Amino acid sequence: MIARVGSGAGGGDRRPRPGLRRSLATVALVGLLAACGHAQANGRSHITVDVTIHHSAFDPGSFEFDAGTTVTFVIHNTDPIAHEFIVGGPALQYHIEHTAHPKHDGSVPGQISIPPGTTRTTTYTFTQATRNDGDMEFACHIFGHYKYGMHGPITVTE
Ligand SMILES: [Cu+2]
Repeated sequence: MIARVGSGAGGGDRRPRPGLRRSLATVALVGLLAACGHAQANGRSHITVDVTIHHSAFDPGSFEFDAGTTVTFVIHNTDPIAHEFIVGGPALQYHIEHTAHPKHDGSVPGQISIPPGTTRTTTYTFTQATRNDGDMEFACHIFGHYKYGMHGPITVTE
């Protein structure tokens, strides 16, 4: 688009042309906006969100992300007991809830143990495959915590 405007300007004529200059600026601005829109349409972004655990409850209690978004969760555990933050679909949540599992050391994306009074981070990319994995949740599976209500939905949109 910029090339087409340039070729129509008449080659060697270097005199200032206010009108042309304005139109080039407009083209550049439109191009910039289009680039931003394109990036958003692809959902390729990396965002950071804060999660607070207080009295064995997550705040916020639910999330919604575009497919393709990488999210770094910064989880603040204000309680005097340990908690977990586990991101995944029904199969993963069921597995962790119903098996004895070790502390989550952060080596698996979206799975982290948070000792009392500490802050831990974990990063997870929500993809189209994630979307197809069933109802996504974030949850704590320390014994009794899930039943107590330590879980919330994650909606992954296209
Ligand atoms: Cu917990």
